[in-house]
Amino acid sequence: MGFCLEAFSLEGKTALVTGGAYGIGFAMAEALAAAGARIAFNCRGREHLEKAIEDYRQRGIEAKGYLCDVTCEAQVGKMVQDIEEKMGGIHILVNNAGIIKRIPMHEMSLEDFQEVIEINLNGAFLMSKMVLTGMIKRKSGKIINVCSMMSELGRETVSAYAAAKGGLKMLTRNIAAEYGSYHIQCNGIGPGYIATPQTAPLRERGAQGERHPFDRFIIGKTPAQRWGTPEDLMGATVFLASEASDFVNGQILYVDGGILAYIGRQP
Ligand code: NAP
Ligand code: GCO
Repeated sequence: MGFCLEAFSLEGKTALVTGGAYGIGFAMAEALAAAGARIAFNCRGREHLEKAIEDYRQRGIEAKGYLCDVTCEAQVGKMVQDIEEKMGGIHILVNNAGIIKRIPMHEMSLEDFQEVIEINLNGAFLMSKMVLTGMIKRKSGKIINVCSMMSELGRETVSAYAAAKGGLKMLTRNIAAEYGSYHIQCNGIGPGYIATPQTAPLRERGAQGERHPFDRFIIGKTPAQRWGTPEDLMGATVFLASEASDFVNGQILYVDGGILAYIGRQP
């Protein structure tokens, strides 16, 4: 039968990228559009939404934007129903929406812990649950969960985030296990340290322009000796959204410049 690049085509598919207003989600959506997919995305901020629609348009992408908080079952249900009705169904779901709170665990409030779990883990559950109904009917679908280095590693001040992303890794595997027989694949992408608004505090320069200590630390921990960019995630996104990965299920594809393979450069 042989292999052809058509296996990576997303022509005729609709992709929903949660949190696709900027950062990693925006780049993932751009890649999916470049492969031929129609794009829908959501976020909570009206300003973020309106700017993103314009940013997509400037790249030749007519993305459909929704004000929808992934933790709100009613908003998620309404958005999913609208896309199913107006965009021919949701063939690809990217659970990208997420937040982080960097607080020492013994000082973290239960509310702060719960908010991170709610958005990063419960949000992915709600979105996947609602989208799976259409995928089961069509006996086809792709779910991509945006995991993290913290799906595998811990570090100071990110206990809630690590618990959420560790849970998201296992949710990915369980969706793969439970729905693989419907020809639905669920995989994760585990970005390394990526330069986005979420990590901006970790890269802030000092008064003399000197690098943030964490910035220097990450460069020393990364064989590629640089932070990743959202664009570094584009290829993996199209691969896991396309027929090229139809026999890949329950895997977390780490796009981390080699961090997880490396003890770190001797100081
Ligand atoms: P970001 O720049 O903070 O963007 C997060 C996006 O999610 C924004 O569009 C935000 O828009 C949206 N969002 C947040 N909470 C939401 C909610 N409850 N409902 C709907 N949308 C919501 O983050 P990022 O760096 O691009 O990260 C994106 C994903 O990658 C996250 O899951 C993050 O954990 C993960 N990740 C990031 C890195 C990294 O180094 N940057 C590495 C590994 C994994 P609104 O605020 O308007 O809702
Ligand atoms: C942090 C960072 C990380 C990244 C990412 C790494 O404070 O350690 O924000 O959590 O966001 O998840 O893969």
